[in-house]
Amino acid sequence: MYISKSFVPILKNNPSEAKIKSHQLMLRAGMIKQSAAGIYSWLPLGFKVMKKIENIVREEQNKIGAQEILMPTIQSSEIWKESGRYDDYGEEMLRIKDRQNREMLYGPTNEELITDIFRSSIKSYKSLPQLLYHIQWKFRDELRPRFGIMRCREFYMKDAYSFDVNDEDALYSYNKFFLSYLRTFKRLNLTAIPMAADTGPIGGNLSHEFIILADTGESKIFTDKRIFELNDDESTIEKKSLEDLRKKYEKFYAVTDEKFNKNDFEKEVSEENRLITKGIEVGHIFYFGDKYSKPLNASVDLPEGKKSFVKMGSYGVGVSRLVGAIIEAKYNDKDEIMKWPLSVAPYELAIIPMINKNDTSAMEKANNIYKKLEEKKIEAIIDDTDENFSSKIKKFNLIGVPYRIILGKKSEEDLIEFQEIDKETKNLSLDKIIKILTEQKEKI
Ligand code: 5CA
Repeated sequence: MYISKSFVPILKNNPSEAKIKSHQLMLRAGMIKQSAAGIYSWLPLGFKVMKKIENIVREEQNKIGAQEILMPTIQSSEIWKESGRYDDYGEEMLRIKDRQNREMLYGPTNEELITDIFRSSIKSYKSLPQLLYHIQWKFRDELRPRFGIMRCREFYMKDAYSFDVNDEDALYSYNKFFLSYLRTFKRLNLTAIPMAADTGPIGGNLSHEFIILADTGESKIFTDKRIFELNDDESTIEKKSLEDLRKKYEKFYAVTDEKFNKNDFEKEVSEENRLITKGIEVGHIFYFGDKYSKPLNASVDLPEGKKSFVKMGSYGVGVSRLVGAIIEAKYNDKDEIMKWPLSVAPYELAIIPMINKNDTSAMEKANNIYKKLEEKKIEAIIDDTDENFSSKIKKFNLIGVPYRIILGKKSEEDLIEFQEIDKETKNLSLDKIIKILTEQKEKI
């Protein structure tokens, strides 16, 4: 891909409406364009990043045995009336009437719809557990949409739902998602900490928000610092291993402000380990038993012939919010450099030839390198514009392509100037560059 042919409408200045880094950068780098308050179009760069995030989320859902489906964005009000949430959800729900004057709505979440799908075909405990998920647009008529795609009205979410025969099995399902989330965020190069949280309009009495630290985050958190040293490296999807993983995390105090209790915090966390800070909620998991299955009458036959309402949980990841969250976490303010994790970078490498009208050799070299990288499945973009060198570098610092090759006079025959965006340049052979990138990609 040549940058001159790509649709990347870069802005010179920070738009005044953008108050936080991710919003500024996404507008400036031409990743999104606002179409109405809290509603955005995704342009090629932003869309590429979001799709890569979506794929990682999908792979990690599949690994725990969740099955992908796709439910519509528009739902009928009937099922929401059955659950009792049609009135409870309030003004955040966008209500629509069709030409027959039927009450419809744009889904803010899918507990009712998935329960309706489940009850229409699953009748026996033998078919459980069922873990189903979809990745779909949601609409919530937020009172104050802000910070670009971080708190917007139309957003892209992965939402999963689990169905089990009893509490014990349901908690096993819950723990599978707990592990899956730790793995997902790690692949996005983020440290997301599970924190005990309120359940809000989804309901239930067990819930964790997955939060990454950021000064611009909207969640206030209170935690024991040592929780950041934990990981899931030793964990497997076996029941006992997952229980141990939950216990390991829950040993440390980590809550959002709705769950905060000053006495407990001070009793459980020694002064030097206390951390009170802000973060971004990138995922949220809930266990709510039969809150929906009971009113919607979703039950299964048990071995002894009785019926039982299924026990459910739901599990959300803010796929579009993650694009902004990664920027908040990775942007280097001091050097004004954005560096996308390789796993989600819009392009993996930029080829920057120093264009000279009388000498097209750098451009030819760029094309050859591009072809070789393409063969090795490395996604590159060539800057074929006639901008000066420092503008080109500034542009890529903004776009955040993590690696670059600079083809100038200095390039010797076989050695190429190669740079990881925030490190020193090195002269390396193309084979060596390919090796470095391929090895990095294998780790994702
Ligand atoms: N049904 C449950 C779980 S599937 C649910 O809807 N959970 S939620 O309300 O917590 O949303 C899941 C995730 O979506 C959140 O963790 C957050 O990352 C993202 N999200 C929620 N509201 C917004 C919003 N207004 N803008 C962008 N992302 C949002």
